[in-house]
Amino acid sequence: MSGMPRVFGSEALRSPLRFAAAAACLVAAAAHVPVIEDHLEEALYIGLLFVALSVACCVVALLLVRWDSRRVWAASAVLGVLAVAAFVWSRAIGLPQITDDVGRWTTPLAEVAVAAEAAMAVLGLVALHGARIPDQGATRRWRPVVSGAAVLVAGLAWTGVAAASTGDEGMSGSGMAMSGHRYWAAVGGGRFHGDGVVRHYYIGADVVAWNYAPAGRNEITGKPFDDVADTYTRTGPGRIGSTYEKCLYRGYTDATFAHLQARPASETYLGLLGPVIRAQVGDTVKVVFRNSCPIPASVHVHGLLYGKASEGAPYDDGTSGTDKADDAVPTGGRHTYTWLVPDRAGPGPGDGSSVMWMYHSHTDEVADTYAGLMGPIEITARGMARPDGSPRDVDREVFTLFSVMNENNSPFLDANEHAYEQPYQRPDADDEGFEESNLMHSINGYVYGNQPMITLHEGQRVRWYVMSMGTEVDLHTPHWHGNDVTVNGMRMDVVNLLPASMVVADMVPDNPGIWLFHCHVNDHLTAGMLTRYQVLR
Ligand SMILES: [Cu+2]
Repeated sequence: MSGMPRVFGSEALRSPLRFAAAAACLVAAAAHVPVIEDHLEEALYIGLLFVALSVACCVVALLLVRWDSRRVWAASAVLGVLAVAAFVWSRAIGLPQITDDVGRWTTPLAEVAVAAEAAMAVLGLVALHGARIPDQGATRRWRPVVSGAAVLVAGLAWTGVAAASTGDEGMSGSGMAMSGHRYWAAVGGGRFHGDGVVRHYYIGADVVAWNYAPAGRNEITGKPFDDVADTYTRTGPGRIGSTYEKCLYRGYTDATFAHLQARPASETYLGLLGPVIRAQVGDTVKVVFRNSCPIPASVHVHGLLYGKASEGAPYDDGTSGTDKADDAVPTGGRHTYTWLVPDRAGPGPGDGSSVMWMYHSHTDEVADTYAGLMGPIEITARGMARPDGSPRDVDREVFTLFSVMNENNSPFLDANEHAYEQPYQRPDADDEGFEESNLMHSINGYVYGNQPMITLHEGQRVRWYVMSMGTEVDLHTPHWHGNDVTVNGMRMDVVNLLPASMVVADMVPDNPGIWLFHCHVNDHLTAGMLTRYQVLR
């Protein structure tokens, strides 16, 4: 032993593990490099710490190979433990300036870095504790070198793959304008990386007798409907009133479609909207769809990644056979739609932790959506979702649809006339009043405040997902009384919607009470496009 090289007064261990440990150090260093630039911009001290950590890892790697003294092994182990501890702290508690990392346990580069750092710690402790392994002779000395090189190659390859699939690491919340490579990497996102779960939804299209005004009075004024409101809500000779047969998406508990999914009291405001579909980037969504309506129908999704067998829209797209089965599911038929959730379906450079999409029937798009076949989707950033797919940094989510439901263009118009007119009158082509009476200016299928109260709590982090569908008249300007929102980082209390718009608006209510939430288009608010929300203390 006396002949062994000494460094800093400590004897070399000659551990055969030193090459693997050095490789782990180099991989740990490499895994931090791709995000140094982002961190230098976002939180300077983190960027500098990353630089220091990478340099220290390289130095320790060299020392391990050359001298592998107890002190070098100890340095390697301590470095590994400190780095893992800092990671855990940043994800569990949060570090100053980058608290948006909290909960993001599974970002690809972090997985590589933590694995390498853990290896540094474990190998260091093993080497320090373990008995010295006797020199196995010249013929076997190459084995540790080869295994170390293998660790290095595998680790660097893993780092490369992780860096490539990390389009937006470190940018969320930085609020900085981007350009060049980083910008376009964020626009495209990584290829679909199925590291999430498969989420099954069982959605039926069912005929439902839908009442736009179940309270039977104007809940905004607290009084009976006046003459204007009667135009839309009152049944009579040649007038359908407020109840219409519709075809709606409804959630079921499983593929037997025997039990409707219960909607808790806090969610009854969703009204005629289909079940909220939630997923996280990296997930796969499978919608088992059963059509019980007398019209063929489909489920067409916005935003997610789908193939031709899951598009739900019939047109001449050069496909045939099973790729057409999704286009128009016949009465009594079923189809399973498979949608992937890549980066580009999740939050982009200017978004918060989740974004909104929608789904609707697209077999006969106009008639199907007026029949009511529409629903909301919410996609949460990778690593930010609760088990149900909702973002962990949001306390309450509200989904609203502003639409003038044109029952004149519903496939059920004739049926509705026969079922609800009192008495039925043969259609008169000149009766403009009839056409007007069937324009239901609704929020989630409710008019004149008949929607169940949307309840929030003071100080909650509330995310409103607001959408619209329809035609030229469907330019809506939802306006919140009492509290403000931010949309794309800008402060407002009115948002703009056009047909198929989807807007995410964040609110931290500070003003308790019952507040109006209504479309600010004059013609629409007199026709009933108003509701209320309540902020509880
Ligand atoms: Cu409007």
